[in-house]
Amino acid sequence: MIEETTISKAIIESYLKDLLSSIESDVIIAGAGPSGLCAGYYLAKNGYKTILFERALKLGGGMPGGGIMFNKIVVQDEGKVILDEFGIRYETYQSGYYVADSLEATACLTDKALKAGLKIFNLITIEDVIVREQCVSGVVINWSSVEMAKLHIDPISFKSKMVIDATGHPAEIATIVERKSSGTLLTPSGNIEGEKSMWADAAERLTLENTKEVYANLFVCGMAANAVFGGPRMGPIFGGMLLSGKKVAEIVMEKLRG
Ligand code: 48H
Repeated sequence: MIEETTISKAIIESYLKDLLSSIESDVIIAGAGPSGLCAGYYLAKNGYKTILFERALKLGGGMPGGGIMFNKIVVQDEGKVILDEFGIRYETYQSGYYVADSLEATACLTDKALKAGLKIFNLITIEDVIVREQCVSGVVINWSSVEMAKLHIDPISFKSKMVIDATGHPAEIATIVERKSSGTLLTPSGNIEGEKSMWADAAERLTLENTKEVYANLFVCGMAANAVFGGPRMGPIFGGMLLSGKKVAEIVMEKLRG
């Protein structure tokens, strides 16, 4: 006979065990879009304890929506290596342009990242950071439902050695740091430069250049990198997002190794 309260206890105990063991980690990632999932995969695969908080119910950020809800994404030559790594199938549209199913891409990224050991908590919003001696050293979280209902309920905190802002266009974590300590970001102006208009070719290159540390122990990747360092947008081409996730993992690991 199936007992309802046993189902409840299994869920509560298992979730709380995961949450408690995530209180301190090597890296916290904000956002489960393509760049955040990719970063989480490479960090976890290399043995770093990595936790990802995602505001939404679903994973993948802007990826499953493809271009204007046509659930396809385009990847260029440089990005193909990541599609292969994750087992994402693609067709050649014409030389240099490869088309993949955006749902398969999201599912493969998620599957591989989870199985590599990335711990993902969805429905949780990062609303602040912990800063000690001008270094980011963790995040402050709350249920996304609390944020949506605009309830006044205090958050809780998680510590990590490094934090990655993979929140896409709004660059939410860097924006929080800018708001609370204006002029101190590692950008030319000391503040967020702001995303520029569509220019796919330049944007794909600049996304990688802009993937870096933006404040001590806070790194940006994906669209957040372009928003913070003033790069353009690129539309539904995703090679830059995936390569940026890989690059941020590499530079974070380099810093963790000292
Ligand atoms: C927890 C949060 C918070 C928060 C946001 O937008 P994303 O898909 O991000 P990227 O950079 O990996 O990919 C960008 C790509 O999807 C895109 O938009 C492109 C290529 N646009 C080109 C163009 O021209 O428009 O994912 C970010 C994720 C989302 O799932 C958010 O829900 C989540 O981050 N998020 N999670 N705490 N404070 N803020």
